[in-house]
Amino acid sequence: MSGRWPGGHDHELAAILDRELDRQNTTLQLIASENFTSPAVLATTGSVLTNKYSEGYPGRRFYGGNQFIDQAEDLARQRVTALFGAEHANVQPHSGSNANLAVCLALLQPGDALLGMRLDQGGHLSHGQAVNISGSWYQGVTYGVTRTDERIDYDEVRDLALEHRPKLIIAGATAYPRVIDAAVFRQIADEVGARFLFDAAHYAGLIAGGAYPSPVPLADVVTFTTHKTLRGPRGGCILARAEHAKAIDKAVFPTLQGGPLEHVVAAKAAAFFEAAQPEFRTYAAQVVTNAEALARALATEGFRLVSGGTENHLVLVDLRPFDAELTGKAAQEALDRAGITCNKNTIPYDPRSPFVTSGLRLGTPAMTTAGMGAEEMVTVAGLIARVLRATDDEGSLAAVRDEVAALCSKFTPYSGQ
Ligand code: DSN
Repeated sequence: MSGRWPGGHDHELAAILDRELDRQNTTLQLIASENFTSPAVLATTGSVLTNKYSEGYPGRRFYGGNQFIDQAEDLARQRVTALFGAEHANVQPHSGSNANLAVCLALLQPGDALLGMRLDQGGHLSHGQAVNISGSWYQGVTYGVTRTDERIDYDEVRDLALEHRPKLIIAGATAYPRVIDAAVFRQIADEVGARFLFDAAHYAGLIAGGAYPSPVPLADVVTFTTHKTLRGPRGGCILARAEHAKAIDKAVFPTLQGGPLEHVVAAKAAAFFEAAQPEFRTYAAQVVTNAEALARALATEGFRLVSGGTENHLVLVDLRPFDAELTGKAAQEALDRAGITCNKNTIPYDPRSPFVTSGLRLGTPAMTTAGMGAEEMVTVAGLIARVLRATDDEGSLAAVRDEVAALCSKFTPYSGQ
């Protein structure tokens, strides 16, 4: 028997991959946290670097044979620190949640208070929610947005900080259409002697491309995922001031993770290279322009936008004024049947559960990568409105699906594959 890999073609799995490729090529991807990575990122993620164990850091590994892995990880670290003007980077976190947990492990003791944004008002599980380790090992205290303008209630942030004296204050969100004022968070953190973490998962690509203010000069630590607006492989990253470098690295390995995914680390290096190119600035600006165009067109179709619009890559739609009976869940499912992929989302002070919701989150990073512009966003808003005016009309959904396919045929991310 040969020692090499079994012969024969795995038709079953190949067919699944083909179907997913076709889905991405022929339907609209409006999930705000998704994107289409480049061929270079895809190829690096699928490279022989997946074969290597490399616990430790460049120059300090626990296994032999890491001379080239070290070069790849060093390249990723150099590129990302240059891209964001950071003092230190750790490129090994497997995900954004791991990156955030590593920061907690580095800067907090179990039981310490941390202050983050409420999940149901746009925050994230790893920002102190009770169901997450960030809110069970630590004392999670959460702030929200105002009922009036649906922007972060900075007075509440300050009041809660003064009351609970958190050791860590977290800014960052998954469903907040406005720019977060990192300077105010820095000031509040200084007032109460807290460290300041900015979770830039949603904004990293916009920051790299100059379309969103950088929190790096203001925060002690900045975490992000590499696969959202930054358009890299699925994974996480931590930027830190030099004073936190040792604690952060120790928290990632050996405290939280074992062997790093060096094929992904190398693919992060590829993405950081791409994000440093002038074209990426054009891309980041277009993502925001497209979100603004989508917001305007949706408002014209009768949808209410949380906070009245957007300043970044996403819009949050309150469905209730459009149709009081229509839930986010039903809307997501109907849109899915029409070839429009997005996610239901709670809106601030949502009377419905997170499994049902009254909102939809729509983002432009992926379709901007596919080449769509403001004109197509008007078309997309019209298609969404048609679906949501007749969610039970399968004929109408099929007609929209055909129009979506026709539109996507002009903006195919992976046409050659
Ligand atoms: N799942 C991510 C998002 O969709 O925003 C957050 O982790």
